[in-house]
Amino acid sequence: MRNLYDSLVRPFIFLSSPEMGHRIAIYSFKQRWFWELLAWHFRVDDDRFIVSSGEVRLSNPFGLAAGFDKNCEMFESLSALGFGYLTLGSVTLNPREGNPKPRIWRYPNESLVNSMGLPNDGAYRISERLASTNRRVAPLILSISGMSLEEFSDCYLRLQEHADAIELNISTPNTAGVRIFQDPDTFAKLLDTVMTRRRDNKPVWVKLPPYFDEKTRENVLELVNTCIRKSVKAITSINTKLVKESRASIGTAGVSGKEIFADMLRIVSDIYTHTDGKISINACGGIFSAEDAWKAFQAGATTIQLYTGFVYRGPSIVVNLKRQLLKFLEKDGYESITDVIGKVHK
Ligand code: RRO
Repeated sequence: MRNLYDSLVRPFIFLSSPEMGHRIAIYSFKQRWFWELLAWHFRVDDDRFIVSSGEVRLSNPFGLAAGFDKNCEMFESLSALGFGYLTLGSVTLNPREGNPKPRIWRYPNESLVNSMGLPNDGAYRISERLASTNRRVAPLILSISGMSLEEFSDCYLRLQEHADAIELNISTPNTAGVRIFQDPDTFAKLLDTVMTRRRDNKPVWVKLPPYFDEKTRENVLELVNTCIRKSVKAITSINTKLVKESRASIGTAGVSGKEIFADMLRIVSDIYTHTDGKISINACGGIFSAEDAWKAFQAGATTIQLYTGFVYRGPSIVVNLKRQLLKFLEKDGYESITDVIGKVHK
């Protein structure tokens, strides 16, 4: 499969623009029967993969990151690929067009840069879509976002019943209005509002931005402290890296993929030591191989989230990571993946 993807499918998809490539992927993953027929090929179950992140029990630690299935329309097929969980969205209360196209570009070093601007069908349509399935799929984490306390928490209320956990996205670099929640006081208010208005006790996860200087580091670590104080169950680090991008209508964009792997590892490690391993961390940023995943687990990650690696390595990425990971566990004499978490600090 990997060879077929590398030699045929990816070159074909990459002939078109990245956004058209994404649309081809969406079309293909809407053919549920096809992926369910192939599901046996992607299946590698093993008790050594079982982990619990943010109070969600997972059959394996490889999750899909938010952004790939923004409208929650492919999760049944994606589930057949062997993901341990799927982060869908980000969804906002009302539908959004996002920024004008073009708004995704490929970098030569297996990285992507995007300035999507939160395009999605909105929480009303998406909750209907989620309600219409009763198929067994991997745990669903719904990523939500918003530009006011009301909008954010209304979106939470609309979607909570369909989710195994909700991931609050306060870190997109492409929608300035969302960034108000990176102010620690405003963030604390958001958590208070969500936690008091919600009707259930679904675990809340938070996706945090990267940091590159001491001032931003202190700000993010303060957000981490707030997460712990307010019973957030898991942190996802990191969102994409804000860069200048003259081709983007807004003049800036967010980089994902190999270019941010080292930053992700540094930040996961930093947050793990800062919190003494007391909160689950989902590592997100440039993970392509089992070596990368291994480093992320050792740095303190409980799970791995994939997006750009999935685009470049294709549908077999999860099964390949699992096979390799089993070899790593055996070689180093570990009984399960949970024994590897944070090992570099111990
Ligand atoms: O939609 C986007 O522009 C976007 C989001 Br919500 C995000 O969290 N991260 C990103 O790189 N792009």
